[in-house]
Amino acid sequence: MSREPKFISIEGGEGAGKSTAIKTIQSYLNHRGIAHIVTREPGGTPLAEKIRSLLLDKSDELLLPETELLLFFAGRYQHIEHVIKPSLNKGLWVISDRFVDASFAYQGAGRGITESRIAYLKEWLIQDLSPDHTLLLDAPPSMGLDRIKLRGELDRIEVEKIDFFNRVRDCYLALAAKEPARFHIIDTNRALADVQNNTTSCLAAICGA
Ligand code: Z5A
Repeated sequence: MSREPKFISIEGGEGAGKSTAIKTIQSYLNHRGIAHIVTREPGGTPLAEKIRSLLLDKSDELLLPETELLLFFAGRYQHIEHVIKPSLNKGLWVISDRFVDASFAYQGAGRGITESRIAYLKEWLIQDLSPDHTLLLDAPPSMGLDRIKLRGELDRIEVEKIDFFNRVRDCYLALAAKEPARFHIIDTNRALADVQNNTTSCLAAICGA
């Protein structure tokens, strides 16, 4: 089994099942005795969690797409330097609920900011740090939104229209097609037990077990 610390990001649309998959991943890694941390974006450090609130809480002042993008990257830089890199350097696997692909999907395809502007920030702030693997939890946006509506009030981004989430999904699938070795698509429009089995098989392949 490979024990090189790995950086794994979990991506997907609203209610696609990221939190659910992360529980399965944690239980698999614990079972294998693989030391790891679970973290998230936006968030992951105390300051980045404050930025998360700015991003997700509804406010009377319109948050402009450019401001939104810069806030995501501001939190991400804190997260990378204070959590992701130090953890990998200590030999811990890092499981992150979202990373930079989300900026291309949401602020790029969703909000319409050009790919080159996001790529510029990526090049400046992230350089060659890339997830070794990305699990893309994929489901039709209408289904994910129905699932999260059962949970309660929607946040500032969740209230977007369905077209927005369709563009986000298409972008994720396009990113996955460009980097098939990094992306592992998990269809979450299935019974929970099937999704859990597929997630575990994917992890087993990543671990080389
Ligand atoms: N965002 C961005 O715009 N740009 C960026 O760069 C980054 C993020 C990093 C916060 O993300 C927001 O930030 C997000 C993208 C944006 N937009 N919004 N809105 P987040 O990750 O914190 O929140 P989220 O995307 O909205 O995730 P979520 O709502 O927590 O959903 P989830 O984790 O993918 O799903 P879940 O909690 O695992 O499952 C949802 C429900 O469905 C739950 O009740 C489960 O029990 C149920 N479920 C899950 N799987 C199944 C199956 N297979 N069958 C039946 N029911 C299921």
